[in-house]
This record gives sequence, structure tokens and C-alpha cells, in this order.
Amino acid sequence: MDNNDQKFEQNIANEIMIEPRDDMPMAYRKTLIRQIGQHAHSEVVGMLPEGNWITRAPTLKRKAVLMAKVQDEAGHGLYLYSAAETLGADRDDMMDKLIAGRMKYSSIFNYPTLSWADVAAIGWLVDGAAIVNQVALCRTSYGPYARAMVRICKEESFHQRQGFEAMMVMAQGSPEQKQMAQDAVNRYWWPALMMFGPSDDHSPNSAQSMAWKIKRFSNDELRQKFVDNTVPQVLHLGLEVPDPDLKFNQDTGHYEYGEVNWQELNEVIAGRGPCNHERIEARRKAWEGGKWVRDAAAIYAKKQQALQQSKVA
Ligand code: FAQ
Repeated sequence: MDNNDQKFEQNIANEIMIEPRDDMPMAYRKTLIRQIGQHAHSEVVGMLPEGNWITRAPTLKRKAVLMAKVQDEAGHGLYLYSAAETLGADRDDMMDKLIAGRMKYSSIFNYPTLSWADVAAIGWLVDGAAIVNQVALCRTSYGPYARAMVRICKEESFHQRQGFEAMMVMAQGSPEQKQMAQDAVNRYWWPALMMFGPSDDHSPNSAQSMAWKIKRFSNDELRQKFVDNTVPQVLHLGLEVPDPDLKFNQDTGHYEYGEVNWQELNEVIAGRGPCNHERIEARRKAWEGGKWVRDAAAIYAKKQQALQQSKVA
């Protein structure tokens, strides 16, 4: 281990954040680019299932809230792409890899939003799961990622509350509305649990990421936290958790839940989920269609820079 590696290990041990100009092992940099890049892609692809309902939101208030939420997700993507860039990643390259299927994004966004209740379920359950994961990431060892997470978590909390409130209105509505709410929980419960990744004994990246304090909790620990937080909310709404094996264990103080369908998660991650093709196609169209805007912005920035330099000279 050379001096730089020693300093890095000491900083990790002493809870000193790693910053972009610090020396860091290549593997640490690579892991961060992988995770932050996937996270950024998830935020941006995550706009699609809900964006699909902006024109069909049931009231003006719901439409305004949904537009604000979807716009927030775009902002989260931008913070995260910027965080990945501080590690030397190139944004165009990340986009190309996403569109070519060589970079991942969260499995959850490959499920369709079949009814308005699914939009509420995404806000409540998906943002709820994202918060459990991201609150832990506010203490991740890489400074720019941790700081982006603090801001993102504040916005995700609003997203979660608005989703819960939309779900509550439906759960307290007509029998048909209550059924829509239950159907959405049935559709989104298990995919939300899958967001935390494979079980600990099948998670190849966890041990090293935990040692580097990129991850502070394992996939199963966070999944358990989400279940413990959320089951009482489902019950409060008068709805049911679609898991016949769910039970509260008095001794441990935790809910025990049934087996996640890991094969389904693997299929979705491998690109064979219900909407994978549609999502990537939408991103490809947006990326190609936006090229002229990026080109124009780059030319403008170059001209501004030249103007500044001529003023200094
Ligand atoms: N989907 O060894 P592990 C949001 C991959 S943001 C797809 O356990 P790791 C906000 C994993 O990448 C949601 N792929 O990996 C929002 C790895 O593949 P690789 C996104 C998955 O990294 C709300 C392989 O499987 N959040 O929702 C998934 O240690 C509403 C082996 O897995 C984040 O990205 C999955 N579910 O742990 C937006 C949080 N799970 O790269 C709009 C940051 C695993 O080796 C609307 N990321 N994989 O080829 C993390 O915390 C971690 O990366 C995990 C996975 C926990 C996702």
C-alpha cells in the first residue's frame, strides 16, 4: 500500500469525506461512477411512468403537484450526473451507455402505470423506498454524492407525503376507488421491495462498498427498514399487504415477510421487464431530439467564455 492508499484508508476509517481532488483507488472511483451513474439514470428514467399521467391527472391541483414532482426528479438526475462528472465520468458517454443497455437504472421504472392509483403508489411506495436508501447515502463517503443526497432527500420527503395523501383520498373514497388503491398496492409492493437489490448473499458489490462506506447498510437491512416503516401505513389506509407470509415478530420488533421473486428482479434487470424497451426508446428519442439544444448551449457557453477572456485581456 503506497502513501496515497494509506491516506485514503485513514480518511475512510476516520469518517473524513473523500473529495474530487483527493487521491482514491481506481476501483473506488469506478464503483462510485457505476452507482452514481445508475442512480442518475434512475431519476431520469423515473420521470417516465409518472410523466405519462400529467395530461390525465384527475384535478388541476394533482396535475400541478405531479408536474412539480416530475421536474424535481429531472433535477435529481442533474445533481447526480454532476456528481459523477466530478469523478471524471463523461455525461454523453453515460447516456450512450444507458441507451445501448450497457448501464443500468432501477428495476422499478420498468413497470407500467395502469391507473391514477399507480401514480399515488409510486409517490408513496417508490419514493418511500428511495428515501430509506438515500437517507443512508447522505453519509456516504464521497462528498459530492453525500451532499447531493441531502438535498434530494428533502424533496423526496415531499414526494412521499403527496403520494401517501393521494392514496389516502382514494382509500377513503368509493368502493371502486378503494379497489383501485388496493390494486396499485398489489402491483407495486413487491417491485418496491426489489428496489433494494438482491439479497445480501447474492449482492456482489456490497462487501467492498460497505468497507469503503459508500453503502452504510446492506440491501436486506434497508429492505427490512422499508417494510417496518411501510406496513403500518398500509394498515392505516385500511388496505392489505399482498404477502400471505407477512407477520410481526414480537421478539425482534420487525415484520417478517415472504420470499421476494428474485427471478423477476433478475429478468427486469436483464432488460426483460414489462416496459424496459419502451423506457429506453423514450430516453433515446429525448437524447437525440435534444441534441440541437445541447449544441446551441455549448456554442453559447464558448462565446461567453471568449467574451470574458477578451474583457480580462
Ligand atoms: N434495479 O451488488 P448489488 C428513485 C444491480 S431512485 C436495477 O447489490 P449495489 C427516485 C446492481 O446495480 C432509485 N439494478 O449492487 C425516484 C448491480 O449491477 P452491476 C434508484 C439493480 O450497487 C422515485 C447488480 O444488480 N436508487 O427511485 C437493482 O451494491 C420516483 C448487483 O447488485 C439508487 O440507485 C435494481 N433494483 O447495490 C425517481 C440508489 N438492484 O452494476 C422517480 C443508489 C441491484 O454490478 C420517481 N444505489 N441492481 O452491473 C444503491 O444504493 C445501490 O446501487 C443498490 C444496489 C442498492 C441499488
